[in-house]
Amino acid sequence: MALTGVLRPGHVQLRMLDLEEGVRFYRDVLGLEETGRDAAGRVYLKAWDERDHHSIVLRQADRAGLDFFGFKVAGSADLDRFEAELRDDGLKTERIPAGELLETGERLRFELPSGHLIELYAEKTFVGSHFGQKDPKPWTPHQDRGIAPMRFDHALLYGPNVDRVLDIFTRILGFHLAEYVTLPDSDVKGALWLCCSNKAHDIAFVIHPEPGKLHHVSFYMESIDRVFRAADIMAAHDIKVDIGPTRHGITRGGTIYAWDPSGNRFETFSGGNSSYPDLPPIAWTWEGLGEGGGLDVAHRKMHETFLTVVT
Ligand code: M3P
Ligand code: FE
Repeated sequence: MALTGVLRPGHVQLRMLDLEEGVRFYRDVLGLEETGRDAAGRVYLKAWDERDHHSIVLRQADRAGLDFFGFKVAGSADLDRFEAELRDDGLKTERIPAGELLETGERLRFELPSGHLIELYAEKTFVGSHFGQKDPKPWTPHQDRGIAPMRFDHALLYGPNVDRVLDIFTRILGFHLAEYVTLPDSDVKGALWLCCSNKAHDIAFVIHPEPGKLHHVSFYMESIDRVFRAADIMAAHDIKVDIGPTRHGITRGGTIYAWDPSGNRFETFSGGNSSYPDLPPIAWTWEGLGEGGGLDVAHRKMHETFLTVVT
């Protein structure tokens, strides 16, 4: 098996200012399927091509943002190994018992120097998709309900100590750096696109003074046509759009950035390049990010909201 250790982004828990309004958005407008509710009132959802029990967890809170980001690992031995290596590096780790998150095994949690809580887990109940696992159907109506992304794909997080974050992800967790942006007139990497797979990226970071911030949670669309269809559905539901539809130069993905009812930014994203651990990362300058179209190929400019609006 080529993919070992950290396999993929598995879940995020998002804070909603009005939980039921959030559920109506993520279920009925975005088109995720509700797969459970727990005793704490949290609501669990998955996208149509996901087969584990959930990828998005929503909870009621008095401020928006991200509680934690979870990655699935190949086996429980990986949890022991990563726990030892993270502790050797001076990071505090915590074990959260199986079942605390619905249909999910034990989680190993630690806080990044950027202020974000990352979790690793090896088990989550396989619930399958509506296609079936044997002779799958070519189509089910679930693919067309709402915006209907295939999966939760990645998140972009804002916080300090991005250099330490790069070191932890690459040296300990086995990620590779796919692309990065250097700060103005400097060699310092201020933004990182990191992969545990050969997708365009699995998690990204931008340097920011306030710790633990969320820029966006991204959902993968089957095609750029479906991103345009998403724009129509956003307009029909009066969803506030930040940028797009356009293409990012960084990752080459088609994109819309928009806001959920609590003000958390989400992305509908399609295509994008592939990355491999043996390839040198693609380097962008600060000018490349803005005028070079790294952020927005169509408009080739920095958008003020990109640097200032986070939850
Ligand atoms: C993504 C993506 C920027 C590129 C962002 C890329 C901010 O969000 O999903 O590919 O320049
Ligand atoms: Fe993104």
